[in-house]
Amino acid sequence: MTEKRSALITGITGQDGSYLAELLLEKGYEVHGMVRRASTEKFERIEHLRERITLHQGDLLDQRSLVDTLRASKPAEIYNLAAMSFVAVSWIQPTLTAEFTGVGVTRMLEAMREVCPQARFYQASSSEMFGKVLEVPQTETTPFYPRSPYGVAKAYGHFITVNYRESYDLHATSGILFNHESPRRGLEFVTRKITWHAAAIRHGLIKELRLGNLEAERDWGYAKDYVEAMWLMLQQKSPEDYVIATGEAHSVKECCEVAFEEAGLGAFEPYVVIDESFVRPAEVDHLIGSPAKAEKDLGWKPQTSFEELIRLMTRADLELLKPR
Ligand code: NAP
Ligand code: F7E
Repeated sequence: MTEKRSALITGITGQDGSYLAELLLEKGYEVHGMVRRASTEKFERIEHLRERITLHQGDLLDQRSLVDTLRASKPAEIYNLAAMSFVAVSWIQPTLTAEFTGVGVTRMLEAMREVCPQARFYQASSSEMFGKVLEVPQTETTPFYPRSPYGVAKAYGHFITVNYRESYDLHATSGILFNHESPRRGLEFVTRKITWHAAAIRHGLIKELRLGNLEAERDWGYAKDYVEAMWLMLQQKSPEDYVIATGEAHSVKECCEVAFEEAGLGAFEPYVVIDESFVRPAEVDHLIGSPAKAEKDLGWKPQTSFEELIRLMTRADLELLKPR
């Protein structure tokens, strides 16, 4: 019998980690995940997979644990998804963000060099690196101008991945993913915050939704579509970097319109209160990516439109919060 291919996902308890674990299991991989110890386990997103995956205790701040996780999991593919991923908190914890989201990537790459240099490595880069954009739409060659400690840390993680690929001939790829959402998105991110609040208002549980900048525009896609692109990148013969996006931008305001309509509440304005505490010290006003290279080389295209995405998230939250 041939042995199963093994893959390690750091950040397996997160939104993307859970969808990627499902995808890799479907494809017949032996799936390993790295998790960090907490006094209360928060594994909701992977609860349904627990019997089919192997978890290892590790933390991006702890080199020993990364080396041991790689030794135990013997991965052919490593997906480095773990990070402090919430932009707003990166101003509150800027050096910790740099450690997790930036230097953590070097620790992973060093561990890989020591234990399994033949493995393939995926780094979760971000459209936040484009920040105050220098070109529209953003592509793999658009220069970076990050606008938050998170964006700066991701730019470091991106370049150290490119540098290790070039210095040590590693199969290391950086996926520059634009915002992607789902019913498993954390409640603090704006799309899920909006769909959850619309559903809660509809069910009479709360009365209002407090938001910051309604004019900000993002290129929002569906997380389930995007994890497929991560896998495709690691199946390429030579490692390269790819932008993954839909090629369309929509505002926070449009997101409110679709969600409140889907929740059966009509116009959102009577329910939304502008709260300055959600306005960021420096904003990224407009992001729109070009997925042309991904389509050409990977045959990847987004499958879910912005409107479908917000509607499916709203329906999921209506069901989640339904009085039982
Ligand atoms: P997420 O839901 O916030 O998940 C982040 C994961 O990282 C969680 O599993 C978390 O574990 C883990 N983690 C955080 N700090 C860690 C540490 N010190 N050691 C080990 N694990 C740690 O994020 P996501 O939306 O799935 O995003 C996945 C990756 O893609 C992140 O790197 C994010 O920055 C990047 N990204 C996301 C988007 C997007 O729109 N979603 C776009 C571009 C790039 P706990 O459960 O223990 O907290
Ligand atoms: O904000 C505005 C906010 O927090 C989107 C992460 O996955 O994608 C994500 O980062 C926009 C911003 O995502 C509220 O000012 C208004 O302009 O949902 P978000 P993000 O900052 O774009 C990138 C690609 C990543 O890599 C990150 O990991 O919405 N906004 N009012 C608000 N945002 C939040 N969170 N809450 C508000 O009340």
